[in-house]
Amino acid sequence: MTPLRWLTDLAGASLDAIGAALAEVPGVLSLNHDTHRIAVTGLQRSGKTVFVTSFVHALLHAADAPVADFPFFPWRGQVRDVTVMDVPGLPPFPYRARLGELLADPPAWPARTTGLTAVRVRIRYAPTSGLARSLFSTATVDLDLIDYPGEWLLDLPMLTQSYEEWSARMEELANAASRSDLARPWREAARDLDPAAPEDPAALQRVGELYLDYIRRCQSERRLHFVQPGRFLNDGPEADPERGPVFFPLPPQRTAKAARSGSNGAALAARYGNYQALVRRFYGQVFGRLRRQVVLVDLLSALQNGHDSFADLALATRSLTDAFEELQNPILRALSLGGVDRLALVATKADHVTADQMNNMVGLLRDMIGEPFVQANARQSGLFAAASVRATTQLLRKYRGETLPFLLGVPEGRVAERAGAAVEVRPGVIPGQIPAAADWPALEFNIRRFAPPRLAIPHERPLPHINLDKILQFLIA
Ligand SMILES: Nc1nc2c(ncn2[C@@H]2O[C@H](COP(=O)(O)OP(=O)(O)OP(=O)(O)O)[C@@H](O)[C@H]2O)c(=O)[nH]1
Ligand SMILES: [Mg+2]
Repeated sequence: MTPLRWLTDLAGASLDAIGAALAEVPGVLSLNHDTHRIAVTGLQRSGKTVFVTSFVHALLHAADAPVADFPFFPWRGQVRDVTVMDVPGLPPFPYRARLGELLADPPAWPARTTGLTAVRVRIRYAPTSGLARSLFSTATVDLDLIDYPGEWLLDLPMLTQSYEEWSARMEELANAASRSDLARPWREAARDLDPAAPEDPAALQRVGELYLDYIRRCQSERRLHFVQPGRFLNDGPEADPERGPVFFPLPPQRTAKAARSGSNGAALAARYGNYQALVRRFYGQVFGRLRRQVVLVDLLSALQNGHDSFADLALATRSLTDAFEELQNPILRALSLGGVDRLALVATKADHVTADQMNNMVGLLRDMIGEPFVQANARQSGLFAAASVRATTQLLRKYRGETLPFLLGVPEGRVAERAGAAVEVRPGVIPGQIPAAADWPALEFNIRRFAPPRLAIPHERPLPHINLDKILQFLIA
C-alpha cells in the first residue's frame, strides 16, 4: 500500500495555503499570458508520475525535435524558449530527479508517490494570430501540471451521502465475495457496538482500527480500488494529519439509533461530517480550480489480475467520472465547487499491447466508463490509449503459419545489455468491451511489465511515447 505522504511533503502547508496559492492564478493573467492548470490523477500505479515526467520533457523539446516525435505540438515553429519552474505555493514535482532515473543506466521507473505535487512549464512563443500578434512580439503560456492521488476523488460521493446512506453503501460493498472475509472482524465488532450507548471513544477507536485494517487489506491484498475514506489508507508518519478521528459504517439496522446526542452513533455521524468538510475543502480550494483533468486508468494490469480486480477497477473508475458529473450537480455548485472544462480519460501503458489492440483498449475504457457518461460529456471528454514512455517495439512473426504482431521488450528486473534480455511477447487479444462474467475463465492474457527503454543521454527530444501529443492537443486546443 502506498502511503499518502503528501502532507509531510507539504512541510506543514495546509490545504488553505494551497487554495490561496491557486486563487492567485486566474485562468488568464493578461492578453499575452495564459495559464492552463492540468491536473493528472488516477489510482495507485496508474502511471501519473511517468506521465507528468514525459509530458514535461516533451514540452521542453518538442519544438526542436523531428515532427514525428511529437506530431501535435501547437507551438511548433513559434517557440522562443521553454522553462520548467515550481508552481508558487504547491509542493514541487521533482521533474529533474524523475527524468534522471528514467535516463539512468540502467533506467528505472519512478518510486511510488503519495501526495499532491506540481510543476510549471512556461512556454514563450511568437503569436501568429489574433490580437496578441498585433500587440506583442512574445506571448507566454504556463502549463501547470498537478499530480494528485485518485483515491482522494473516490471520497467525492460522500459529499452527497448522509452517514446512514454511506453506511448502507459500504455494507453492501462488504458483502461482495472478494471482501466479505476481510470485512468480518469489523462487521462483528460494529454489530456489538451499541449506537445508542453513551459515546465510548476507546470502543470507537477499536472498531475503527478494524475497519481501517479492512480497507487497507482490500487494497494491498486484493488489489481492490474502491475504498473509503481514502485519506485513512495510510498510517504512521505518513498519515494525513487533517483527517480527524477514525469513523466506520454501522450496520443499517443500527444507524437509526444514531441520532441521540452524546451517543456512539451521534459521534460517528459527527466524525463523518467533519471528514465531509475536509473533502469539500479539497474540492473547493484545489480541485474546483483545475479545469483540465487527465484521468489515467491502468486497464491492462486489472485485466491480467482477473475478474474481481477488473470489476473493482470499473467501480472505482466510474466513481471517479461520477465525481466529475457530480461537480455539475446544483448541490455541489452551491458549495462553490467548480466543474471540469475538459476531461481526458486515458488507458495507460498502451505499449503493453500490440498496436492492433489499441482500439479495443479505448473500447474497453469506454465500456468501463459507461456510454451515458461519454455521450453526456462528449464535447469535453476524450478517450485515449497512450503510453507515456514506450518500453516495447512492435514486431511481426510467423506463428503457426500466420503472421502475427508481437512485442519486443526487456521484462522488468532484467538488465538490458545481457544478451537475450529482451523477450518477444504476444500479450493477447484485449476485449473491446467488458467481458461477461462467464467468459472470464476462458480469457488469457500475457501482459508483462517491462523495464524502461535505454535511451541516449542527453535525450534532447521527447521520450518515445504513444499519443501523448494527442492528449496535449485535446487539452489545449
Ligand atoms: N511500459 C510502460 N510502463 C509504464 C508506463 N507508465 C507507467 N508504467 C509502469 O507503471 C508503474 C507506475 O507508474 P507511475 O507513474 O509511478 O504511477 P503513479 O500513478 O505515479 O503511481 P503512484 O505514485 O504509486 O500512485 C511504473 O513503475 C511502470 O512500471 C508507460 O508509459 N509504459
Ligand atoms: Mg506517482
